[in-house]
Amino acid sequence: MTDFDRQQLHDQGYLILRGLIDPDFLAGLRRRTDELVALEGSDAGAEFRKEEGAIRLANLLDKGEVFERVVSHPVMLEHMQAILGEKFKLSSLNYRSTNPFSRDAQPLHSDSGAIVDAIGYSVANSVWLLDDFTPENGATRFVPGTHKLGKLPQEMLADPQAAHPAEELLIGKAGDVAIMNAHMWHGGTANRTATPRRALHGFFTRWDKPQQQYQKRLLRPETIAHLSPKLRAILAIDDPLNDELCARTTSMTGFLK
Ligand SMILES: O=C(O)CCC(=O)C(=O)O
Repeated sequence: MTDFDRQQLHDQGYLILRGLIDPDFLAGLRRRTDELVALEGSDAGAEFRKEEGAIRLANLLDKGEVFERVVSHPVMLEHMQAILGEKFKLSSLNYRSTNPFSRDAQPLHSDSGAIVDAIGYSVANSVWLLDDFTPENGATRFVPGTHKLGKLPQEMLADPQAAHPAEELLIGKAGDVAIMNAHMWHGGTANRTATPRRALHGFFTRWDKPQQQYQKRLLRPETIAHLSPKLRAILAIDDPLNDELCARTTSMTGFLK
């Protein structure tokens, strides 16, 4: 990671890693997520959250080995560490595709409604572009610098869904990965095209916060059995503090209450 990238993340709250996903890896991610969307049908995303105008998939680590490569990607992890510090873990790996001709933008938000605290930043996200993101097809919008405000958009804005004068669009090619400080205000935009806009969200959190999706409870024993030591650490499988935090905050099915 260059000093320039560190500065950009610090000042703006995001940066884009061009072409991080190689063509075979991209094809594998598209293939498996398309299969899952077809398999899960109208239940897709239901175990965590469904959303009007978008198709979501949750708990992806339990739904295909190809996703292990996403959450253990060393370059992506280096950038997560630059935001979260030495000790952090996966919070969730989800998929979100904005539907063709979806009318509404998502309200601007900070992930998990988190604000920077005395220790520092506690949430960071990586957006894995499975399609080109264009100004027309529902590219994510960011408001640079807002990760430092210590305020949520719903506290500051009359209408968090409205266009923000300082917002920027994440324009990129399939295969790019955007890294963002997830305290920075952001959200999906409307897709005005006839094709879906697909992405994965590899969401990470600091050591002292609960996971959005309690991996140890959600993963089948056979999935846990084949994880490498590195993946066990990333998913906090052997972390008693994470067990304690998630026991308080997640439901019996392992998703944040
Ligand atoms: O998919 C996107 O463009 C952004 C989604 C997002 O921020 C969310 O669902 O929290």
